[in-house]
Amino acid sequence: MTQEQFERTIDRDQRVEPRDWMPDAYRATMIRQIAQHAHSEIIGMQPEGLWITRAPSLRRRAILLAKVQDEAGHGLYLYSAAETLGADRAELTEKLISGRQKYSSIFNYPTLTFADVGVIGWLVDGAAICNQVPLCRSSYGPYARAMIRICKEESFHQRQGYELLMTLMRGTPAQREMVQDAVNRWWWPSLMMFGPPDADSTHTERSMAWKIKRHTNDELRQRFVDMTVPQADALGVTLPDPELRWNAERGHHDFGPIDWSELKRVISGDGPCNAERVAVRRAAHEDGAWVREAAAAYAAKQAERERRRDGEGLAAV
Ligand code: BYC
Repeated sequence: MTQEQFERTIDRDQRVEPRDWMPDAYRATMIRQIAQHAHSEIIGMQPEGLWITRAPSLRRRAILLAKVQDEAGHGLYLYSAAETLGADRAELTEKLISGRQKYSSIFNYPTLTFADVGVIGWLVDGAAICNQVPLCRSSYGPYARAMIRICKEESFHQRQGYELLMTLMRGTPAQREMVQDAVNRWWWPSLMMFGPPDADSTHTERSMAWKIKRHTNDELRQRFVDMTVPQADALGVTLPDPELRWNAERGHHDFGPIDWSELKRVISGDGPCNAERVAVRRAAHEDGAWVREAAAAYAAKQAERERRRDGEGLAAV
């Protein structure tokens, strides 16, 4: 495949596959986005994972356990997709735990009560769905295909969060307050998940031209707000934005200004839980060294056995 064929593939809305020729910058952009996405799924296990042992019932614990395991699975598909581009998985992990590669800002906030588990499902997974459904049509084949399964699972995650919140809202005044408090803390960080405003987004223009991204950060953020407002009404919670209102002329909800300095701070490593999240991931990686060594020793032994078997086979011919 040549540059011309690559461009034709993009123009015709076909998929670029691992063995196809692609511009170096396309490959680098894909590795960057997929690796950040994979890291987000893996780091994203922590805020909710902390509640597995403290879930209020066996049913809630089983659901949460399954959800957190799904996130691990998403991370694995995504690391595999990055490997199809020539990235080395061990190197990506090294970059994450040394702070050289990013993961989503949203996972640097603490989960203070069990209502946070519901709100993460509703808002964070809701935002993830808004962002990721269009990525099912992303131009890089392995990424687009991984995203189809991920979105199906995210959709279950979002519903379990909403169902948890509906249950709490039917409970005591203290439970309703707990939900409102969690919504107050997660609303603005959820809007920041979509990335900087279009005017400050370094990669959007090129990623749109290559059909990696199908919508800009601001378009998806608006779509999320429009989708979430009626859900908040149905739930009976107030979104913490006095400027949030329907604008009939635009056919969208207007919303108040986002504190972009907070996003910058969190992305640059200075959010409430950045240090803790990376330290936990680094410790898990170090604790798992013996598993990797054992797996490598086993693979070497198998390869040696096969080599010998092939040698014996050749000798018999
Ligand atoms: N947090 O030019 P821009 C999940 C960075 S997993 C941190 O707009 P782009 C879930 C950006 O990387 C959720 N960094 O970038 C898991 C860039 O920096 P670099 C993760 C951010 O790539 C478990 C710079 O800011 N989802 O849902 O065109 C449990 C300029 O930005 C953020 C994905 O990863 C941020 N929020 O657009 C529950 C989806 N925003 O790389 C749920 C795939 C921006 O130049 N990714 N940055 O150093 C994407 O769709 C895009 O990468 C983004 C950013 C929309 C996030």
